[in-house]
Amino acid sequence: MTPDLFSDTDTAQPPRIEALGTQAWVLRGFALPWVEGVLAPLREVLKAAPFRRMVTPGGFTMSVALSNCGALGWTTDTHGYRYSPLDPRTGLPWPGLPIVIRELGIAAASAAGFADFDPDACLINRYLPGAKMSLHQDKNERDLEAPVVSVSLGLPAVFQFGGHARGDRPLRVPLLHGDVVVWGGVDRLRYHGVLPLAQGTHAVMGAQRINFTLRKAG
Ligand code: MD6
Ligand code: FE
Repeated sequence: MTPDLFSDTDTAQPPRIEALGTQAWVLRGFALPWVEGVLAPLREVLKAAPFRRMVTPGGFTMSVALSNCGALGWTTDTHGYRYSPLDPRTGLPWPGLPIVIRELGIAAASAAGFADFDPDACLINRYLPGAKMSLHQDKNERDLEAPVVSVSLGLPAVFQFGGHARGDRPLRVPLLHGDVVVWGGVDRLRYHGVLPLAQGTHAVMGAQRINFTLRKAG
């Protein structure tokens, strides 16, 4: 399943790694060699568990639509945020985590210095133009030092990466198709979000941004 990184010697790029923090990294273009292999299984997952917009505990419908694969899926409703083994829409287990997506996650975590990443949850987010993700911390996982691997596909977005307090001024990080953000350890609880997606059409993904995040949730 390891992609053929060096088949196209005219266009192969050296790794571009940017630090966002002590244990937070952007791996530019890391997912590009995996995209072809990832899209078909992703489509299968979304056939079984289509994107849907969920309601936050505060009663707002999220602008981002989501789905999940893996043993655990992140959900929200008026009762709160949590991980569940079942899709609330069907009462059935979430689709399994495709092997190629798992392998991409493990490879990215390893490239960012996190050995032995063992993801059991993959949250898939779909942004249409105008959709955004307000500043938040990810803290529904059991181990709050294990890394999160976040893969961006499709339209570009501006990712906000802040500090440990909501009021800390966030960095603005452009994320493009194929970029992967990995963070954990001391940076795991930093506030982050996504600014409203600009209009556009991506050659491979169309008029949307898909982001999937792999985690060890349970
Ligand atoms: C997004 N990402 O990029 C939203 N959370 O669409 C997240 O909320 C996120 O990218 C934790 C770790 C990585 C992330
Ligand atoms: Fe998050």
